Amino acid sequence: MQEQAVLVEIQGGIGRVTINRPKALNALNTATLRALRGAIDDLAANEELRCVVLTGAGDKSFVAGADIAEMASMRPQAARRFAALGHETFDALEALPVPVIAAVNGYCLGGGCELALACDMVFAHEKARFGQPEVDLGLIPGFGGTQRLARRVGAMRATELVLTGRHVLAAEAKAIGLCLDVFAVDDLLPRALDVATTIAAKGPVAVRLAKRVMRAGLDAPLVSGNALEREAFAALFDAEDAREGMAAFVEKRKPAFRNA
Ligand code: DAK
Repeated sequence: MQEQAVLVEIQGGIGRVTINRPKALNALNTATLRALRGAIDDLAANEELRCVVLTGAGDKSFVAGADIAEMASMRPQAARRFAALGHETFDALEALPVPVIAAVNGYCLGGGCELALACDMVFAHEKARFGQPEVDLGLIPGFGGTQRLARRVGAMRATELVLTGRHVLAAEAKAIGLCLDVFAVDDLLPRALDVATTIAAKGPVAVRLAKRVMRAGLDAPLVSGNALEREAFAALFDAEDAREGMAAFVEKRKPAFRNA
């Protein structure tokens, strides 16, 4: 039986998604992207979900890029379809109603770096290597890297990384904002899960709304972002959880959120 290209496990409201092609360093071929898209759609429909942690199988790689062997024989039409599948998949990941944490456990190159860029938070272990090395292959990033990298690390650093293709070690990735924190190899997943658990204990309606408004604001002028924030903030005063959260504070007890 063929191994599943993407593994999903849900426990305590936390979804663990693992890209599972360790023999190819979890490179993203069409089948893996389709499996990831399917997993994302299932997670999006899960009302009990609170947070997602995304990682790569094995001990070497998060995702070492789009599958170069598959791309090698593509002509423009197939390449356009492949890029569109990557865009749709990563857009769907970014639009998941709950926060997504990337646990970058090794190579995070090309399409892998673009996958991390579509996540809300990125943690890495000390042996992780990031980069957009597509120019080494005579290519450019095709899964959103030319757009999302600049939004995360600034236009000039993104330009340098895309044009040189150089690998960025974990410490520098943290310094330039490509990842949030760096942990020892064995600590990465537990620490990422700790953060997911912390988020999972907060008001679920508020967490989803905060993500939605912040994401939308990144692509909007400040006045529009603030308008969205006002509406979302006001809407929460109709939500049971906000009433419960504020009442619990006043009554000096822990809130019991019901996702309502
Ligand atoms: N694709 C396919 N197979 C890969 C792969 C990849 N990206 N990366 C690694 N592998 C495979 C290797 O071929 C090898 O397979 P076997 O030979 O064992 O069958 C296995 O994984 C182990 O790799 P290595 O033997 O090379 O392992 P090392 O530790 O020596 O080296 C490495 C690790 C990560 C430094 C090296 O594997 C490497 O340089 N990999 C390629 C990294 C890379 O260039 N990534 C960017 C890929 S390009 C577009 C759409 C998308 C994109 C662009 C355009 N359009 C449609 C327009 C995106 C492009 C990319 O992501």
